[in-house]
Amino acid sequence: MKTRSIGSAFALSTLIMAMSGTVVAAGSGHKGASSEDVKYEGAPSVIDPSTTKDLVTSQGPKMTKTEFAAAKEIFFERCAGCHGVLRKGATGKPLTTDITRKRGTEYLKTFITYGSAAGMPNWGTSGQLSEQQIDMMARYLQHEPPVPPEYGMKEMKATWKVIVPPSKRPKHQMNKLNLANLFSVTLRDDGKIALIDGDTKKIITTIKTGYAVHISRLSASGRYLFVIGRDAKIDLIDLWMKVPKTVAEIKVGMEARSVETSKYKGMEDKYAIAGTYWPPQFVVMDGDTLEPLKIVGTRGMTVDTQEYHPEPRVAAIVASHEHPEFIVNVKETGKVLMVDYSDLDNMKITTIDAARYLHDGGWDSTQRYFLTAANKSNKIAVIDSKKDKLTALVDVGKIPHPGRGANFKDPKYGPVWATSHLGDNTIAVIGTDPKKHKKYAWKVVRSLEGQGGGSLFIKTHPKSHHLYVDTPLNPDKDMSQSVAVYDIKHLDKGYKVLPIAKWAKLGDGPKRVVQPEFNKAGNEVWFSVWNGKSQESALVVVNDKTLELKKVIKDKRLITPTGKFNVYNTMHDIY
Ligand code: DHE
Repeated sequence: MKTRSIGSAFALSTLIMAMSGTVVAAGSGHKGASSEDVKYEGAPSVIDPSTTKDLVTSQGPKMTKTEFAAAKEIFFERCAGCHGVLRKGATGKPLTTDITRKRGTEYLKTFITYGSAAGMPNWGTSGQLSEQQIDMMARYLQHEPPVPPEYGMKEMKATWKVIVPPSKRPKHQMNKLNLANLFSVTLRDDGKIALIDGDTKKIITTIKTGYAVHISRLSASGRYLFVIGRDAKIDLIDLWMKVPKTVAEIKVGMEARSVETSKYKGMEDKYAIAGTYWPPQFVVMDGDTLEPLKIVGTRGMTVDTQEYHPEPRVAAIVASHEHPEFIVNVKETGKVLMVDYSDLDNMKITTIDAARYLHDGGWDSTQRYFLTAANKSNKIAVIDSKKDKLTALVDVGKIPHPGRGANFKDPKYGPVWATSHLGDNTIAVIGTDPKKHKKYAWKVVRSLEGQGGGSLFIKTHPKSHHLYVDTPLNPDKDMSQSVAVYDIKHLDKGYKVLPIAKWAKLGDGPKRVVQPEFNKAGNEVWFSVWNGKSQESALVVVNDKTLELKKVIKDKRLITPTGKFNVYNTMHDIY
């Protein structure tokens, strides 16, 4: 299958209008749009356009097959991230033919050219698309959306490889690495991860993984590392081998973001699960070999308007500690699925109504409540994993984006969990202790002022009294290249700014500072300085006690580092 260039998330944006938005005057860009959000969500789809079933002969305006193919390529590259592959709408408005044909070619061309106040970029006036391309896109949108192929058991099995069978794997750890303090670092645009020794800060090895690799997760035992690429390829890496390496792999779909492993007592390491963006489904696999066992589709009705959505993508997945269940966020329907893996042939799934569009989230400190962002509803949904029920929908700021969030003890309000936001500069601090601090539970007890919008990740550690908040997507480079840090004991005193990118002493480039991650001991915190693919990037390690620079890790292999996953903290859900 053809591999497509993905570019960097922040350089890419979306196509096509917000149908209900107002047309912005020529040359005025797209004022009022949440540019951070468009930059983030508008990354290209990695689905290969040549695999779709095309309906060029449908009732849309005249266009040649060559034009249709070119328009499809542009749509997958620039529009599908926000509007969905089937154009049913996600971050962007729906663009189904019942709507687009009513609007007509001239109207669509105006939207594409000038953008809208609701967030649609001005593809014409910004010079990103030519007049001819815009005319082609306006006609393309009036044809039925090309449908990528389905991907079932047969396709998964065809890509599944057990490179080292469990019987041939080591019986004990064959290397001398301090595995608990190892970091798996996403090398986003290189399709690799780097394993870095947290003690010596040396790169142990880099491992080729999926295309535009996204996240790493650990098995409950900490022995196996699961890495998923945007192309839905999973690598199962055995950390016990002399030099850790991939022992099994599979491609579970055409586009994906999430992978997790079973953590319920007695079921540790038994299963893995991956959710896909396309097709909209998840698959439960054998934890040792990645053999696909059970595929479940997520297409269905939306939580609010209760209409059919053909493409509800699977976002974050976490493993319950209360029951043998995976908790699966279904983005476009706004539903959380509690997937019971104790009997795969008679699988029970409890569906919890939350809100649209579910994205990322993490546990409270007791690991009973899962707090997850419904980003377009500006809410955090709180799921009680013991009772399998929605506990609360908490109103927060604009487009919450917690990563997995941050748990700490607020001096006034007791145990809390916090999220920052893509769309504003606030940090919502939510009470999480319904037993001893009942009146604060599931309420925003503080809203901290941060550096700015465009935040993606927030982090602390049980041993730390600092709360770190990144702002990598803020348009102001002083903010995107630094991090704000709060003293948890004196939250009302505001924040200090750590000039992380400056400390890294790199050459030109965006140098976005992204995703704080602690070491096992909780006394140092690591940041990625994420530069362009051909530019130098780095990891910066900060002493958590003194907030001073401890180490800059530079190496020509560190190409576009983004997420970092400390083995111990990830396997124990410490954040
Ligand atoms: Fe992510 C987590 C989806 C862009 C870095 N990202 C997640 C999760 C989802 C997701 C669903 C939660 C997985 C889980 O917990 O099971 N991310 C998406 C997108 O759809 C989006 C918006 C656009 C895209 O095209 O992928 C997107 N993500 C990005 C980036 O541009 C980031 C900043 C850089 C990169 O590497 O691509 C990025 N996403 C991350 C990281 C995590 C993540 C580092 C894990 C955070 C954690 O602490 O667990």
